[in-house]
Formats: sequence, C-alpha cells, structure tokens
Amino acid sequence: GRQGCQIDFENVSFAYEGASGDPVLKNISFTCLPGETIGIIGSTGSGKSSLVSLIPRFYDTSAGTIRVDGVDIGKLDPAKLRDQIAIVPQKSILFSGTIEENLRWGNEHATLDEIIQAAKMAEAHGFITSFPEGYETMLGQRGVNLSGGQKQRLSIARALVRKPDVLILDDCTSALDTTTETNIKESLKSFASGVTCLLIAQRITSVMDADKIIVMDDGEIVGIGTHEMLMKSCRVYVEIFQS
Ligand code: DGT
Repeated sequence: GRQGCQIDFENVSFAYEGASGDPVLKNISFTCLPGETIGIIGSTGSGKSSLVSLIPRFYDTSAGTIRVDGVDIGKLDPAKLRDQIAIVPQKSILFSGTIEENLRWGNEHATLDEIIQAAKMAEAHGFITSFPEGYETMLGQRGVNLSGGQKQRLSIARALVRKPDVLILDDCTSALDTTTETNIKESLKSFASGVTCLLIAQRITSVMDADKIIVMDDGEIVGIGTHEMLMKSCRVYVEIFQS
C-alpha cells in the first residue's frame, strides 16, 4: 500500500497563459496533511479545478510554491509526480474497449482481482456484473450505454486501481444519488486511510465530513475549517449551504 502525501500551497497565484484580467488563483495557501481528506467548495468559476490541476503540474504556478512531502514540485520529475496522483475529472473519459481495459488504464500491472476490488469500492461491481459479459463488456460506440452516474463510478474505480498517494475527485459524484455517494465515501475511508484526498463538490453534504473544507470565491480562499467552524464564520459557506 501507498502512503498519503503532505501537500503545501504557499502564496500560489496562477493565470492561464494568454488570459487577460485577474489571475484565476490569487495567493492560495493551505496545508493538507498526509491521509487527510480536504473538501473544496465554491461557486462555478471560483478556481477549484484550476487549483487541483496545479498539483500534478498540468500547469505551472505564476507565483508561489507547491510542495509535495516538503519538496517543491517544480523540482520533481513530472512523470513520477503524476504517478503518485490520480485525478478523477468532472467529465469521465472512457474509451472503446472492455470495462476491464478501461479500469486498467493507468496501471497496466493491475490484476483482475485488484480491478474488481476497486470496482467494489466505487460501487460499480454490481452494475458491471449485471451485464452478461461482466468485466468483458464493451464500452464505446458499439458497446453498452452507460448512465452518467455509471461512468462516474467507472472513473473513480479506475483511479483506485492506480493506488495513488493523492486522490483528487473533481466534482465527479454529481450524477450519483446521495446513498451511492455515501457508500463510496465510506469505502474510500477504509481504502484511503493513509491516502490524501481532495474532494471538489457542489453540495455541502458531499464535503461536510471532510477533515477540513476550503471555500473558494473568485480565485481566493475565503474560509478553511470544519463544517461547524465555517457555518459560524464563513458567509460564503453559509450562502452555499442555504442555496
Ligand atoms: P466549476 O468547475 O464550474 O465549478 O468551476 P471551478 O471552480 O472549478 O473553476 P475553474 O478552475 O474551472 O475556472 C476558474 C476560471 O478559470 C474561470 O474563469 C474559467 C477559467 N479557466 C478554466 N480553465 C481554463 C483554461 O483552460 N484556459 C483559460 N484561459 N481559462 C480557463
């Protein structure tokens, strides 16, 4: 098993190349301890996806420093860094091929047992085995039609197959009912005890039991704390809660 990483953002700012106007992220500082689950919440366009995309260096910061286990990520080998980090994107990317092939993508050495275990944690094993061909079922143009929620569960399973040190879920439970979402989070707790988890969400209920929650507004952090703390002290958080 892998160990979770510590992630530190120190005064990080970021602007997309060629974009005019205000940077997308302004002076972001926070620490995520190994094994912690951090929720990230904020209105659309507030910078949540941009923030997490800096961790595997999909983009480089304009100012400030990001450290993984104390080391400036600018000094790490990007391939090694990306091997430690799994991001489940907002929009699932599945390819034409079997379910098993799709789940193995990113960890060619995974055994079928490991794939099944990951699919169980992601609440996907049940619907997969309901197909006559099970894990051999073809996806894609000539394959089965999956619902949005089923695609999301396959994407989460694929990330778990990689056994990452850092697991980032970018708003990828939006198409799931709350029971399925809760079940997945429960399994993640056992799998991911030790795994550092960043969880972007629209709904407060998706993040309220995180170790801490980061509240983003217009590229800035306007609150960090537990649900209880933020309900008392963060206007933006309370507004999201009430909406
Ligand atoms: P969401 O996913 O709608 O909840 O929004 P966030 O909070 O994840 O925001 P994000 O990081 O996707 O976008 C923040 C700002 O950055 C927003 O004004 C759109 C802009 N932006 C996002 N991706 C790109 C990109 O690839 N290129 C440029 N130039 N701008 C981008």
